[in-house]
Amino acid sequence: MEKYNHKKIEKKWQNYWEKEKLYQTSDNQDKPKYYILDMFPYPSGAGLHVGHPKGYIATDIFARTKMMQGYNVLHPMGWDAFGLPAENYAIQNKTHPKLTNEKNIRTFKSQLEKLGFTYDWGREINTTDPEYYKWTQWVFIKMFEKGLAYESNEPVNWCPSCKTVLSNEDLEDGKCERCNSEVERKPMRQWVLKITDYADRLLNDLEKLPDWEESIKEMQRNWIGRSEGAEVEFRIMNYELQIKVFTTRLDTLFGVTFMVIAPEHKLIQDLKKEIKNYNEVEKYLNIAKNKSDLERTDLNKEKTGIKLDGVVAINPVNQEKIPIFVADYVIINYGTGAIMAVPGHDKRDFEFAKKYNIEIKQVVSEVNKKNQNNNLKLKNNKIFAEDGILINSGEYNNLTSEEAREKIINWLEEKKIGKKAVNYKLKDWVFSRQRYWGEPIPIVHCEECGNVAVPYDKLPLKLPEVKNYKPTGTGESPLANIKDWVNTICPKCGKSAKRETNTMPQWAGSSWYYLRYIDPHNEKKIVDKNKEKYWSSVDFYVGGAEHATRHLIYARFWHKFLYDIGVVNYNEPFTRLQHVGLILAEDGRKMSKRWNNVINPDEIVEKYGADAMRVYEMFMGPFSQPCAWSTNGLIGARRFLDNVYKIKLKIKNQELKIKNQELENLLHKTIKKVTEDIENFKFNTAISTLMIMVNKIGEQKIISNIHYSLFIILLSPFAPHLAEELWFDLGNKESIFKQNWPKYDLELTKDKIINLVIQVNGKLRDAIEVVADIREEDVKKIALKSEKIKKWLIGKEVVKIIFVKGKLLNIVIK
Ligand code: ANZ
Ligand code: ZN
Repeated sequence: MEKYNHKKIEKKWQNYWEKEKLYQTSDNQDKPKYYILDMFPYPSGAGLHVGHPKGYIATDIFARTKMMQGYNVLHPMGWDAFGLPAENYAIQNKTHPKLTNEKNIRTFKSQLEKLGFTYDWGREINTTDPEYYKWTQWVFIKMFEKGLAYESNEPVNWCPSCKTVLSNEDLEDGKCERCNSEVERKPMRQWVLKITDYADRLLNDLEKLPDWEESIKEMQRNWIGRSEGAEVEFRIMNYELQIKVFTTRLDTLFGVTFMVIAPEHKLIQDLKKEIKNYNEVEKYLNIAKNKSDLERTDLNKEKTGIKLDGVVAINPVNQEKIPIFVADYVIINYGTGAIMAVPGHDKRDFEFAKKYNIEIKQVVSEVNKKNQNNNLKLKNNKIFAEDGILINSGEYNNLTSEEAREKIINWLEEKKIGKKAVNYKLKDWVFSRQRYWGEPIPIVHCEECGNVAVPYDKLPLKLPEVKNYKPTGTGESPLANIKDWVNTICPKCGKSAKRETNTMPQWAGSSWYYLRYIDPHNEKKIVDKNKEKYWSSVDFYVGGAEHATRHLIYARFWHKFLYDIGVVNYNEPFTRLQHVGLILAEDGRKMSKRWNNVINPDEIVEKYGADAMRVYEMFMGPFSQPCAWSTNGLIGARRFLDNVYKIKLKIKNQELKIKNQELENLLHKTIKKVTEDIENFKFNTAISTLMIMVNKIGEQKIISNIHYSLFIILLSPFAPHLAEELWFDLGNKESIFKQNWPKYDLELTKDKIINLVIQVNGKLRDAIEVVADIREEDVKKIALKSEKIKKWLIGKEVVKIIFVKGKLLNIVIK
C-alpha cells in the first residue's frame, strides 16, 4: 500500500474545495446561522509564525463541525492593515505603505491557505481599502453629529520617539507600547470620542454575556473602574475660591488634616500671587510634568510634594484650617484633580503625612475595638483602611461608615457644598494620531462655520499621496505638508477652509469590521439591516487575550452607538468569547526574532503536512493555556495520522455485516465525546479520544465500512485533507464536509454492567458486578482480593488463569 503522502493530498483537496466553492457562505436565511470569527491579523512583514494560526485552527474545526451540523456558517477573514509598522517601514525604505501591505497580505494569505481553512475569501476585507474606510469615516461623522466626537486641548500622552499621541490604552507601564519610550504629557489639540457616555452600559451589559470568560469581563470592569462617592467643596480662607475634591470616604471627613492638588491643577495658577513660595512650587511642577500617571500613582514609590505657603483651606464640617499641598500622587484627570487627605485611613496620605510631619487623626474605629488599640496600630504603620464605626466625628460618632456617609452627604447637599458623584477610570478615547497611515478624519475647519463634517456623498475622503511619510514632530501629521490637500472649501459656506490633517488610530477599523463581513460589497450602506439581523451577533469570537480591554471595549462601544442610531439590531456584538493560549518556542520563551526561536508554519506544512500541524497544535494542551512547541509532539501527531491511513487496509464492505458490538459502543462514546469537546473547545481531549479509537480499530482484523466512515467524519474537522482523501477513497462522490455530523445512541455510550463469574478450578465461588468490557488484569485484581476466593487459594499454587471476556474468570490451582 502506498504511504500517507501529505504533499500529494493537501494541495489536491484545497483546489477541489475552491473549485466546488465549498466555503462560499450563502445569504439564504432558511438554515440556522452560525457566525464564527477570528480576530483579524495585522499583516506584518515577518509573516505568520506557528503560534498565530492556533486560534484559526480552532475556529476552523468549529466551523467545519457546524457546517456538518446543518448550520449556515460565516467564517470570514480580513486584514487590519493601518498602523505604525507599515508606516515606519515606508519611512525607512521610501515605499508606499500600501505596497508593503499588499506584499505582506499576499504572504499571510498564502500561509493561511496552506493550512486548509474554510474562509470565504469572497468576503475578505481590508481596513485600508477606501471602500472600507469610507464607512469608518461614516461612523465618525455620525458620532460627530451626535456630539460624541469632539476636539479637546487636554494634556495627552505623547511618545517622543513615535512622534504621536497615544491613548491610555496604548501605554504599558507608562511607556509606549510599541517602542518602550517614556511617554510625556503634553497639551495638544486632539479629536476625542466620548466613550465615557457609554461607561455605565459597557459595564452593566457585561452581565448579559454569560458566555464570555469571567477573567475578561473582570478586566473590563477594572478598566471601566466605576467608583461611587461624593464631591465636596473646601473653601480657601480669605479668597472667593474653593477646592473641589472627589472622595469615596466621606465618612472620614473629620479626619482630613491636609489637602492635595495635582500639579496641573488650575488653582495653582489662580493663586500664584498668594503662594509665597511660588518659585519653589514651580520647580516641583516642572519635574512632575514628565512623569507618567502610572509612575505617579505607583503605591511603592516614595511620595513627594510641596506645601503652598500662604494659603489654607477650611474643613466645612468643623471649620478647621487645613494646609494645602501640591503633590504628584494626585493626578489631574481623575475625579476633580484634588483630594482631601486622610492619613489616618489612607495609605498614600499616611506615608505623605509621616514624611512631612502632618497630623494623623483617627476617625473610624474597627467594630468592637477600643480607640487605644487603633492608635497603637497607627504606630505600627498599619492604618485602618476599612469601613467601621465613627469616632472623633462630632454628631456622627457611633454611626457606621455607611450611615455616616449618607448623613454627611445630606447635610452637604443642604448646604450646597457637596453632592453624590460617580467617577470612572475609563477616559474619553483620544482618537487622533499625527501620522500618515490611517483613515483621514473627515472634518473641515472653517473660520466661519467652525468644524464641518465632510458630506456623506464625498466619502471616502481618500489619503493623498505624500513624498515624505516622516511625521513633522511638531504634532502635525505629514498630511499637513500637502498644501493642495489641506486647502479646501467649506462644505457649508463655500469659503476657503482647511482639512483636518490628523488620522484615526489603528483601533478605528477594527471597531466594526465584523459587521462588514456580513455585507462586504454594499455600496449604499455600512451593512444591510436585514442581513445583519440574520447574521448578528457574532456567535463565537476567538482571539488573543491582549485584546481583553482595548479592542473589545472599543468594539462594544461602537456597536452600542450603531445600535442607538438604528444601524444594528442587537446591542452587544459578540455572544461568546474565548481567548487563545500562547504557543511558546521550544525553549519556553515567547517566539521572537530577537531570540531567534521563531518557527515558520510553511516549513512544518512542507515537512509534516498541514493536517499534522493542525492536529498537533490542538493536541498540545488545554486550548487557553500557554504551551511550548515540541517537535516530538508534532511527530507524534503525524504518527497518529499515519496510523489512520494504515487502517484503510482493514475495511471490508458493509455487506459482510460485521457485527462488532464492542467497536460500535466505543464509536458511539467517541462521537459523544468528540462532539461535546469541540463545542467546549477541548480539542486536546477530543483528539486523544480519536487516538484511542484508532488504536482499537488497529487491533481488529477487519472493520465495517460504516464504522470506518463514521470515524473519518469525526476526524475530518481536525485533519480535513486526509479525511477528504480517505472519504473519496471509499467511493464517495461528494465532499465529506457535506455529510451530516454523526449522532450517537445514548444507550450505546453507557457502560454495560454485567455479572462476571469467578471460578476456582471450574467451580463457581464468587460473582462480581463490573462493566462489560472490563480487562483481564482488572478482574484478576478484584478476584484475588475477594474473601470468598482467597480462602480457596490458601496453600495452593495458581497454575493458570482463564479469562472469558464479559463472562468468567477461572483460576486453576494445584
Ligand atoms: C478621602 C479618603 C479617605 C479617600 C480614605 C480614600 C480613603 P477610587 O476608589 O479609585 O475611586 N482620589 C480622588 N481623586 C484622586 C486623584 N485625582 N488622584 C489620586 N487620588 C485621588 O479612589 C477614590 C479615592 O482616591 C478618593 O477617596 C481619594 O481619596 C482618592 F480613608 O478621599 B479618598
Ligand atoms: Zn464655512
